[in-house]
Amino acid sequence: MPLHDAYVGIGSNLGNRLATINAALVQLAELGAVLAVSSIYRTQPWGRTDQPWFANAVARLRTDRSPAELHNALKDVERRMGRRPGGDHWGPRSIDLDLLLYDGLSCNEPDLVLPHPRMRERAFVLVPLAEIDRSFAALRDALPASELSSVELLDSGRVARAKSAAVESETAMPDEATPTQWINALAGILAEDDVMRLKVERSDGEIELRRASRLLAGPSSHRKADGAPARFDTIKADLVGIFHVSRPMPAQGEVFESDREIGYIEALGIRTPVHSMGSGKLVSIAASDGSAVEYGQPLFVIARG
Ligand code: PH2
Ligand code: MG
Ligand code: MG
Repeated sequence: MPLHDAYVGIGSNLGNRLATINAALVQLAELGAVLAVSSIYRTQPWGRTDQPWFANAVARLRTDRSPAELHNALKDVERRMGRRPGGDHWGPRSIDLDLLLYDGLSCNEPDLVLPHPRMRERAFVLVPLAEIDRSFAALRDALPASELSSVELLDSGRVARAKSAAVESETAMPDEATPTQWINALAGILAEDDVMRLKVERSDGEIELRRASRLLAGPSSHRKADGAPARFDTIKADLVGIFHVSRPMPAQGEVFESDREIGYIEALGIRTPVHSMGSGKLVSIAASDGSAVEYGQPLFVIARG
């Protein structure tokens, strides 16, 4: 089977954008080999400005599918990820996967034009594209400054996560998450003591908490029976993928006498175990079973000692 190199533009401006993009990357890996992924950028809406900001990225995919097959497969992934059909041409969308380039091919079919007809005008395409393919740097640099400034770095994956933890920690929660799942996720975020500001955005409203000092939660407010403070460890995802709690599921409050596999992350068909990192008591499961997790996202909180 001959292999082809395609570039796919990924966009989202509804729900948890970072988690959506990471989940889309997991799906793209089913269609070929994901050879490169740009950083994720926060971008101003283009075309229709009265809508939320977008998160955008570009991936390079090596695939044996034809352009039409790949285009259809991308639409399938959009549907599977819950994108509503129809809707406004340039309006808000939970996930958008656009075939930008396919080898050096030019084509002009009614439902597929290659290269993507508007990519040359769009900083949200050219900035991430030039990041993973230097040959697009000149096109990017030819954009007007006003267009370039509509794009800012949001998450350069493995590096930016620690930096952003001090400002905000973003955790994926499905719309149908139960109150217990919310509490567990929030407990996981708050157990990281560098979180100073916590903002929860939901379709029914928004709440923001600020920590002036360590007074709000924080490890020092938890004490063991002997009065000594317990130490809390947050076990975080060390790769992007789909998180699963191991079976039989560890219960909250369960004590691990020794190191144990308590979960795993599945990415690109490979299962990477998550360990309790020694003995301790399970305080909370911070991410929901079966959800897409980001690098550095809290998974479990474990009390030691
Ligand atoms: N997609 C659109 C319309 N406008 N603006 C930004 N910043 N990013 C997008 O991905 C985007 C957009 C239609 O697909
Ligand atoms: Mg688009
Ligand atoms: Mg599209």
